[in-house]
Amino acid sequence: MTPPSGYVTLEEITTQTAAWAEAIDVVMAAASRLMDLQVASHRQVLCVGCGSTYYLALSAASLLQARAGTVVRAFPSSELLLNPGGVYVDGASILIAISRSGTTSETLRAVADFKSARRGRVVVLTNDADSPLARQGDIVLAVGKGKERSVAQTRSFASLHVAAAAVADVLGPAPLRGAYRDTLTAGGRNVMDAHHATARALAVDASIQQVFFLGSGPRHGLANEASLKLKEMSQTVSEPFHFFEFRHGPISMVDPKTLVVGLVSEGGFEREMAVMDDVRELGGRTLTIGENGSDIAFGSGLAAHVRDVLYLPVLQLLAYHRAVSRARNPDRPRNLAAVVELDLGT
Ligand code: F1P
Repeated sequence: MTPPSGYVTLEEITTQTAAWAEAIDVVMAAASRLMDLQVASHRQVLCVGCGSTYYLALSAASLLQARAGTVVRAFPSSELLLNPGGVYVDGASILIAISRSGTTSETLRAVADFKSARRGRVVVLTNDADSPLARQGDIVLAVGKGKERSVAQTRSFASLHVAAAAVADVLGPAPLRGAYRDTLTAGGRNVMDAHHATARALAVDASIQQVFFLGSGPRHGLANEASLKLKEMSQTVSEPFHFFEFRHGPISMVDPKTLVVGLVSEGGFEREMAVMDDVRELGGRTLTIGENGSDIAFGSGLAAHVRDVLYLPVLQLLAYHRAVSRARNPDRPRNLAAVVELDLGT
């Protein structure tokens, strides 16, 4: 169905909570096989992807590391080809390969090399159960409702983020095991209903010429993804940083034409908000997003490790409306294809 705007990206953003629900169901159906992996007995877990799905790997690694009892690191898939010595350690590993399409060349090659070197088992997170990547997984978590027609990832990214968080949940202590599903999806709909207008108003404000996204821990991957969305959909100058890193140089960029968006945590609330205060003192604009006490507050009551997807819809809407207001086509960002397929040789 063509949405009233004529752009499928808007429909994909606004329908994403159905894909979140499916993601949780898919992970719960695989929960016993995930626990049978005995993740804590491995030397390391590697999370890989490309572009958006690399940023998802960053968030997934942080969420998993906090709960799964072993070292979890994220890399762009290409680093396993170009710099294997900086990635692998001896001993049993698990590879978590993430790809919307399941056809991106670097991710397919990373999995093939990992398997041929008998490094360990492979868990695939994808939106396409019939893809070449899905055929390579020992455990395949496929979220079909996250599939998209547009080039830039929105619903797909969010659905795979929910899946990654659910994996971290089931592999950690006192798992919630999907009991949060309906609260999370209702929270997603609420945040879109309540704050779509806020995102649009900031997006169409032509006085804003550059945007920085701040996020620490598992929110750093989301800050990267939000920045990528704004770049690829609207060609706005944008960069992500960890909260405190912003003071170590990037803060020089702040002026009245700058918007800084803070993905604020509960644990670091006061210290992260102090960075936002610094930005305002220098004349910059700010938007804070978080569970409580921020400009956009979820008030979900959910555990921190399962609710981070709630940051995404407003950030995606910001990029979408900025693209439309700058007469860009959000469905077809310039210079981009939905999938990068390369001949990587042998
Ligand atoms: C990865 C990806 C996308 C990006 C671009 C090219 O795809 O980098 O994130 O939007 O259009 O491909 P995938 O492996 O997740 O399908």
